[in-house]
Amino acid sequence: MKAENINKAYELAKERYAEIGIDTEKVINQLQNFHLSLHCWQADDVAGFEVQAGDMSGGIQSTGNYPGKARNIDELRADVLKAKSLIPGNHRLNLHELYGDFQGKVVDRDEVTIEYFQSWIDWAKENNTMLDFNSSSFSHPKSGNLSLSNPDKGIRDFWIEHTKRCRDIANAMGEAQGDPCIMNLWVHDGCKDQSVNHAMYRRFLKESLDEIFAKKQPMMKDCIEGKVFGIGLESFTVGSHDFYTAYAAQNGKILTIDTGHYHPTESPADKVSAVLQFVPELMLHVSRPVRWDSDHVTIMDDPTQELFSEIVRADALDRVHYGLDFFDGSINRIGAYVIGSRSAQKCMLRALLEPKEEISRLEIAGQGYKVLGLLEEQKAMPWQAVYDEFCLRNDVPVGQDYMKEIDAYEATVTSKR
Ligand code: RNT
Ligand code: ZN
Repeated sequence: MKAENINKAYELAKERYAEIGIDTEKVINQLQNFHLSLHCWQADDVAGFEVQAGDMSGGIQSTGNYPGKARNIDELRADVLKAKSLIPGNHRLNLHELYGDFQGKVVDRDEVTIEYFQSWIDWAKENNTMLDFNSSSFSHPKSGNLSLSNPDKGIRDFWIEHTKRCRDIANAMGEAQGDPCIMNLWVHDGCKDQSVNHAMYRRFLKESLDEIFAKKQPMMKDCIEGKVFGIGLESFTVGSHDFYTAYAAQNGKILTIDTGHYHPTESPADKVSAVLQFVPELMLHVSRPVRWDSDHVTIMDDPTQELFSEIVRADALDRVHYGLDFFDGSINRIGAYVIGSRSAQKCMLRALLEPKEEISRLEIAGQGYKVLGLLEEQKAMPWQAVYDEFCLRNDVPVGQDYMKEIDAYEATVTSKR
């Protein structure tokens, strides 16, 4: 695409937006400061680098067998850098514990230390990237159906130890990067079928969390993530949304909203202004559920747009961490990162370009039809010209031009694996 045409289109768009009171230069600046946290697990279908790695478990699944997934830490780092080079702006990397640099050693989950993440810290520094972190309760012989809520104290203690160590690692990452590392805690705990011990499991989970969070960790922030169900754990989820929302509100923790974790007609976007009255911050896991929590690649669909619009309308841009969480193994995985990230950014851009003061004024004045009309008009405003300009200024391919780069990388790198 010709830079000259992109500039021309942008100048026209800038004027058009100025007419409705929107300063596109200010918005481009805001978008520049909007950092996604790219999830490392899209590169290898959530496999990780444990020497002793077994099958995937914990009620999640990556489907598809597209060739070329990252098989080791070097390949994953190269893939992430390739993806980052095609996404405008600067983005964080979200690591799971099972992606440590274990150097051929069997390191069990209750033995992990910062030593296995030092090379990640160095890599992040070299590549001007901040790190976020996750404890990993799945894909392990002790995962079973219950981890932090297991009635067996030995198993519970194993996962408590794991999670405490993960918080130490996250804190060390935060110190090294001079910016808090955001650590998400999600456990798969649940029951496949009828159970009469719901209260007991939840009491154990609460007690485990209390023990895990007892230590103050100034350079990391804790997030807790609930869900509705997992595969093979369809009847009951210990860490349900009610459980974690209440826990986060009572203990000042960050609540994670994974857009794939709600009932099909439930709106994750509507949670933003509700829970932010009670919890300090939110973490997002932006994903796309298709019929179930299928973790399809994020696109510019209505739920994603509403989610970002609600954040901007709630004036909560700085109270949200923007993680991605999809794992599609059926298409080129770099393509998945690039499409998902750019789509999330476009939703945020459109949210920022909305003339919200004017629409709010009309709503309060009872001008309902104008509210509806202006919201409809926004859909066809030239936001794309602003996004193209943003890509150009960030020196990344504009529009579909990123595909050439992904194809070339596939031809020379991923297809050779
Ligand atoms: C699972 C949760 C969780 C995981 C990652 C790998 O349902 O969404 O966030 O996807 O931690
Ligand atoms: Zn998630």
